Amino acid sequence: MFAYPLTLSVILQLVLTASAYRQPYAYLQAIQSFADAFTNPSSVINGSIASPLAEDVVGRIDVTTTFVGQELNTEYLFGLFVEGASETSTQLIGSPSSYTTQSLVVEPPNVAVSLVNQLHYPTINSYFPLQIDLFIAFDDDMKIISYDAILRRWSEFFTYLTPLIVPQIATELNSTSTNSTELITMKTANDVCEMSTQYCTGENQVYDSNDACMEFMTNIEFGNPWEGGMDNGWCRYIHKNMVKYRPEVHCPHIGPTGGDMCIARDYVQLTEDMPFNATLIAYNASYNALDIKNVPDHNQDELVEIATEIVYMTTVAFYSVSCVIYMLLLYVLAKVIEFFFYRYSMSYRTMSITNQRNSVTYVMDLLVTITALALQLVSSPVLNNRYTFAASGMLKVTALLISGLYIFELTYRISMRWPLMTHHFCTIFAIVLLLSVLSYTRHPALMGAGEIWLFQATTEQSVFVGLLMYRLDYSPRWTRDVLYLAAIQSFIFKLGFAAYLLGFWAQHLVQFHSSDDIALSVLLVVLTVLLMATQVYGAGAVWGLAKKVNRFMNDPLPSPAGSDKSHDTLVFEELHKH
Ligand SMILES: *[C@@H]1O[C@H](CO)[C@@H](O)[C@H](O)[C@H]1NC(C)=O
Ligand SMILES: *[C@@H]1O[C@H](CO)[C@@H](O)[C@H](O)[C@H]1NC(C)=O
Ligand SMILES: *[C@@H]1O[C@H](CO)[C@@H](O)[C@H](O)[C@H]1NC(C)=O
Ligand SMILES: *[C@@H]1O[C@H](CO)[C@@H](O)[C@H](O)[C@H]1NC(C)=O
Ligand SMILES: CC(=O)N[C@H]1CO[C@H](CO)[C@@H](O)[C@@H]1O
Repeated sequence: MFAYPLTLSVILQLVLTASAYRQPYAYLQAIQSFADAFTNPSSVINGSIASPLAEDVVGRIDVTTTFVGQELNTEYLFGLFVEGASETSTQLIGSPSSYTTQSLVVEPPNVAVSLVNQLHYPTINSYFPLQIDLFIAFDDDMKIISYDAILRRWSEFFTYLTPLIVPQIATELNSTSTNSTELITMKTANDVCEMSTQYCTGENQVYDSNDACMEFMTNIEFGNPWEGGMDNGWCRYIHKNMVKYRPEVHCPHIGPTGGDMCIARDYVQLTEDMPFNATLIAYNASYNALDIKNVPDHNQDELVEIATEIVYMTTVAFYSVSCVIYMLLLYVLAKVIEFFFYRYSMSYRTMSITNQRNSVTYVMDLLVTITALALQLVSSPVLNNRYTFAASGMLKVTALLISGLYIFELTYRISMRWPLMTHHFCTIFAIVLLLSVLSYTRHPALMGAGEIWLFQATTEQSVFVGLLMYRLDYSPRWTRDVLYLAAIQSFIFKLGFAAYLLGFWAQHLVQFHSSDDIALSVLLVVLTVLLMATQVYGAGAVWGLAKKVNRFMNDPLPSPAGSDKSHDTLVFEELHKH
């Protein structure tokens, strides 16, 4: 029987992990890790943090070009900056040092993000901001599978930067020139040829000599800032930092031919080309193109609408698998308890079907409320504003456990007195109310209110134990004591939690006190009062039952809960609880 909460949680887990995409929050974290790695690239290069890029990533940077595969992308996204930072001379490309997120949209598995990076230029002791806009697609392992990056205002950045760095560059080059074009060309030639002479040797040699390199590099145009992927000095300058990693791949890029990187490019082709393996369009009718082969366009649009629907707690056309499975489990649980009672309890076999069903529900109440109470206790930090994803989930599960149990009870029991029915209706209504308001207002304190309210339903196990003992003819003395105790305990707890709820509402739900949002407050107070009334009645009934057992005990004639059962039954009808 204790396997039951376990089964439920296993099934819930299966349902949860079966979903293809992660929660949006996982993408926020992945973006943060990526941005952190970008501002601390050496940790990716030396392998101390795993690359955020997938094996077959395809990346494109508007001012340069498209890069295919993890190794190449790692070199350009991280290696370029590690090498730049290790140089002692002024670099045209600064080192990312910190970032702020300016815009962010998550639509799993895609993210659009705009980061403002502070690029460090240590030789002039300055930081300049550069905004980078990225469209990113993640794969199932939360690795970047496609990214399309735009260096916003790069031309403007470069134009702004140039006059600030050229004086320092002139000093480093021992040049007396003040002509920026000349100085930048000199600088580019100097740095590229240094790398080429040092690393592009043997089979990888691309220039006849350092002089030949300088000759070529000082005569080729530097190019415009946005031409980082074209046949010019700027493109070769960008690629110089990678030469050290894989000379065989990168030397051609800085050589006279430009390899497959620094070449003439066609604007129209560049603009129309879509080099990515994974789509960057988040809204899609299906994960698999084959599945939608025969679906007309219009219906594909409808499928997108279905796939992107946000499910609220009040959405009607929504099938809650966990809820349905839970209702089935309640049914199975009832059958299992019936089986064991029938097998092992003489009293059960001889009692009326009404009382049999009542007894079964006491056991179910006991099991479910213990589970619910445990979940609530674990999530109790929400009462102190310590909200967590897990706590919110546990509270919703608790609400489901209790609501489902009550509905099952309403249908399973042969008859129910109105106080108990009122109690169940009010409790379910309160849960529905709080969850609906929570889903529309996202006021987190509603979680706390729900937690306190649910305690009223999950701290009356002693009552179920007492009633069960009574019903199953357990020792009269013990039965009486447990019933007395249950009456007092449940009364105190319910009163306590009702007072706590009102206090909590007064303190934390101020926004619902005003005339606009007053509905919740009115309903909350009405429901609390109604529930209190049924609960006072319930505690009174349990107390009365205890007194009755006491009377039987002191009166030798009719034996305690045995012979006078049909009479007890009437009393019990009122009793069940509350
Ligand atoms: C890798 O680089 C990071 C950041 O610079 C550094 O903190 C870490 O110690 C390095 N790890 C190794 C193994 O070199
Ligand atoms: C500039 O001059 C200094 C010393 O005069 C020398 O060490 C350095 O190598 C020169 N730099 C270049 C790029 O010629
Ligand atoms: C700077 O040098 C370039 C190339 O040598 C030349 O075309 C340009 O006119 C010069 N600019 C100024 C302001 O002297
Ligand atoms: C939808 O997904 C399929 C399969 O991944 C892909 O082939 C197709 O291009 C996507 N559609 C859009 C509009 O991105
Ligand atoms: C796995 C896969 O489809 N990889 C392809 C990704 O895109 C690049 C370039 O567009 C191809 O070269 C890969 O084969």
